[in-house]
Amino acid sequence: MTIDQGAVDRTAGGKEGASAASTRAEEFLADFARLSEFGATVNGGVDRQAGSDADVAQRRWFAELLESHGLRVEYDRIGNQFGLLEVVPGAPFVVVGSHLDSQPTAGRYDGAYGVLAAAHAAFRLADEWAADGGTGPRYNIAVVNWFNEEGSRFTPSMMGSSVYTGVLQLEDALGTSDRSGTTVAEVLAPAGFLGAGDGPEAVFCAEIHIEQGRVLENSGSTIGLVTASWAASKYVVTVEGEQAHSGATVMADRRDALYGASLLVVFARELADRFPGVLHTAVGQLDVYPNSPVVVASEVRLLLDLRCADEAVLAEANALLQERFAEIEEIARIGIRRSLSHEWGIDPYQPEGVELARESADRLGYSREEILTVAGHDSINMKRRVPTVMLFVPSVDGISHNEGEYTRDEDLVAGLDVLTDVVRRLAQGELAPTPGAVEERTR
Ligand code: HGY
Ligand code: MN
Ligand code: MN
Repeated sequence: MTIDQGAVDRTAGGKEGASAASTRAEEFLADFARLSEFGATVNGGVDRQAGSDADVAQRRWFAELLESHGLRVEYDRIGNQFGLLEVVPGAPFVVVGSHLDSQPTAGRYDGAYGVLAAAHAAFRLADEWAADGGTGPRYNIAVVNWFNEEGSRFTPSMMGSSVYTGVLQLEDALGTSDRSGTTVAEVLAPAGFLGAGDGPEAVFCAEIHIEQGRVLENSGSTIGLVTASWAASKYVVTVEGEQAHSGATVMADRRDALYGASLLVVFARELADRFPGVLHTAVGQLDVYPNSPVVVASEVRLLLDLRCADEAVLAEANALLQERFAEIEEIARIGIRRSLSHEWGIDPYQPEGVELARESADRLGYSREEILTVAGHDSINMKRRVPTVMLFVPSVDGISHNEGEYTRDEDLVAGLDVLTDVVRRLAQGELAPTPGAVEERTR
């Protein structure tokens, strides 16, 4: 591609010219194409769930890439992968990145874009500061690939950043099993991804991600300045019935777990329809036992998610759901066990970080607007600990968790430019750190 530098200095605080910037953009896109080969699917997507062979292979490749640019690679005790650019010995780190793991048959961009953009931002700044001869930053940079953001193989999602920020206990995370009984520890240890420490000490955080919606595309903006997240309640539900012959058993005698689960799936949709545009719901996974012909199911385990733009509506929806659980138990003659595996509220991102990102987009000449994130991100955990900047780039047609996920090259490069400037400014100390934030971290 050709990068149009136009009349605007896209290198902002950097000193390189248009042709060097274009070369760097080409290098980024070439690395992104290489990264997209890991777990590549025939339809142009990727399949690299946490701890899978493809995930292990891409992590090894990513470690080599980081090291080839002089970063030191480390893993913490939950397998978060860090590339440390330590230019101020002993100073804390601007932690910047996202996740390389994916959903099954997913898109190439979700998470992976943010990790690679973070790495290239660090490479640019490393070169810039090396050439600078003295006016370096106040803080170091830690590029991060958070372990198991998707939660598709190991529940809950955002696992690595949840342990890093103390939201989830390390032992609980390491002992989590996938559906075949393999634990997180059992995939991380043999691959060499289980470190001994807690990872680098964060002072700020930044993440860039594809929007996974249509807001930026509809308005024509290049950069999303994320101000807050939708809230979420994620349930693990077990519907308990009784195994029976699906032909011979009279209907009145049945305690059909799959019937109960189905009523729940339908109710989740009806619940969202009561709060149009404000509440999103879905059952994303069903495990039916024994899942056999001519057998009434004795047990169904399912994962039910509620996402909401309004915490009061979410509370009402959760109350309605509890009522419906009881009704379904009566109707289907089954029992329902449920627990919240993960939840978060509508905490805002720090406004001063949004402002800093707005200035970066403006001085680089990219159109931008404020936006909410409906999807979960590791930065949702991080913003509770340290000032955190979250950026979006447009998703074509809003398609995500789908092999057809697509973001245009020029938007990827624009996002990288803005992220680089944001990280440069965070590392230079343009935002005030939260007093005591680093010490609060659970160890
Ligand atoms: O939105 C989610 O829950 C996922 O972890 N990204
Ligand atoms: Mn993601
Ligand atoms: Mn995702």
